[in-house]
Amino acid sequence: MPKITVCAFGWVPPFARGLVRDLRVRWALAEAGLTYEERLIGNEEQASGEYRRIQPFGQVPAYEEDGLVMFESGAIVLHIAERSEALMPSDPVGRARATSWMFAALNTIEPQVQSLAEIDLFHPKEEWAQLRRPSAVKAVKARLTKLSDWLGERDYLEDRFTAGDLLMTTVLRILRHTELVAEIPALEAYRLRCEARPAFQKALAEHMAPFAKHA
Ligand SMILES: N[C@@H](CCC(=O)N[C@@H](CS)C(=O)NCC(=O)O)C(=O)O
Repeated sequence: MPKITVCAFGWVPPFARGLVRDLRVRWALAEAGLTYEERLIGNEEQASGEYRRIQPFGQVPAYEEDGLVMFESGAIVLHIAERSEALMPSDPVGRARATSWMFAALNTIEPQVQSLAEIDLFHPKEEWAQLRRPSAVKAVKARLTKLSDWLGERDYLEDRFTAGDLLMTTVLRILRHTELVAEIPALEAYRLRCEARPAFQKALAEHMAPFAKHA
């Protein structure tokens, strides 16, 4: 077993709990059956030169595995998925399709979702945010509708669960302060299906545990 360490925040405000991106890594590790240690960082450590050498932007997650240092949640999940049949089919076509969905989650859906979340969670009262919000909502709805059209009657984005579903679910969760996912029943059912996985439940519990200690 490799020695794996995941860097996460020891404390975040309640609105961010359950959303911080170390959850993606913890979930991937749980699906892959890999154990890890957590390194909880605070503001001072986040700004330190030592941490910047691990995560150049001072963000979480960061990941260490037997001397390998990685950052960016998508890259870390891909790294884990490449060695786990539970996250990535072993055939080249299946792998390519799963990778496409990983990028779709992070590069096509998340930018719209994040843009709305920043308005709602960080700048709700500012005039520019109120002016911008309707078009941000419209952009999110357009993406979610197309995602739901693709899903149709499927349980997952492809013919089985992959790391693409893992990342997509964590992106959809960012909208939990709205009804935008719930308004599309197939998408809501998809999110709940993915979140019902025991590996997600384990990862979420491990992600939340430090916040209870440092409430
Ligand atoms: N693209 C990065 C984004 C990481 C990110 O935004 N991390 C947030 C927590 S979810 C963070 O560390 N924020 C504090 C900061 O940016 O200073 C990834 O997916 O790993």
